[in-house]
Amino acid sequence: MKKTTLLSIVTTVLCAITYSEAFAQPVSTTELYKAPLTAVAPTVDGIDSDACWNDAAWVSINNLYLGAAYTPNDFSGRYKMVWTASKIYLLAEITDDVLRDDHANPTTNYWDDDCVEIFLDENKSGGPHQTNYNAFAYHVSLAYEPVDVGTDGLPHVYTDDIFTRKVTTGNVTVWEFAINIYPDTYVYGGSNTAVTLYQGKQLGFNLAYCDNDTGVRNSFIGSRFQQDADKDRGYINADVFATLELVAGTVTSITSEEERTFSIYPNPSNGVFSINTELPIDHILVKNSSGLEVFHEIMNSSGQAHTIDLSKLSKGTYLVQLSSEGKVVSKKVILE
Ligand SMILES: [Ca+2]
Ligand SMILES: [Ca+2]
Ligand SMILES: [Ca+2]
Ligand SMILES: [Ca+2]
Repeated sequence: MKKTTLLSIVTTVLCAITYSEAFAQPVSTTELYKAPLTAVAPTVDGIDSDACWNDAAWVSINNLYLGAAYTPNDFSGRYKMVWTASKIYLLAEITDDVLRDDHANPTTNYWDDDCVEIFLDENKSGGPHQTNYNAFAYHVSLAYEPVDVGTDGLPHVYTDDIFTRKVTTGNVTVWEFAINIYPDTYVYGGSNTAVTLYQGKQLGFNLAYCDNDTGVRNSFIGSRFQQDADKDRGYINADVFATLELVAGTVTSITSEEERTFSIYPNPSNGVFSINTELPIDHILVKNSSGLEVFHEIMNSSGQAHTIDLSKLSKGTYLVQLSSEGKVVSKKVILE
């Protein structure tokens, strides 16, 4: 048997193992995200070292809703969630090359400042929510102000609903959020009681990022794929939210369909590893833990294994990003 044939068989078997393992896990997709229960809530400080985060799966934020196409360095993001009886906790890792909060007043053109937009529908009813509390579209600014339109048609700050902290290293910002979940009967400024969460509960959910690099919202990117021509309906209608389900145990599965078709072997490695994917790849980009680009290759291929040699780089954790047809999928690799 020729050496190349043996290698090809080994690669095929390894791919098969990766696939079967991915599918054997409880599936957590962009359409249906399964958030695990945690006994110990994370400390909301923008540092993702809390043990509970190891139990949840990442979801990419990679669907362009509005504005200009983006590069991985301009924007890339992903998130994961866990829950307790009283709150949902969200971890978001956002790469953004320019952070701007141009409007000091949190209710002025809040969508034009860099913000994480958290869409929530407590009872997954769907339906219009622009001037009621059937659902929320919290625009959380860099200054930690969650803003949404109230029953009076005016924007308000919902400080009591969401507590958040973030840490920016290079161009990567790690956000942690503690979110109270309120029912449709919410009264702005009233004494509202957050619902008690339980295993099996389903909510409407989506996450997006408004990316301001030049003084306006240049791009608006979200986690759920939007089928309609108008991809910017989430702030007025909860029908376009995905489903968040609260589950027990660990959800370690690879998340979206694109991410299932993207595997890295071996990982950890000495710096030489293969990327196996069925995606048409435009770019392969690698960043270090400070968010700095350390490798970039422009590709025009699909359905192949790509070998990357980073053995000259120092040991540590790196982020590999594949750019494919305007979407970005990423995975961490460890060099040791
Ligand atoms: Ca933390
Ligand atoms: Ca940007
Ligand atoms: Ca609702
Ligand atoms: Ca920005």
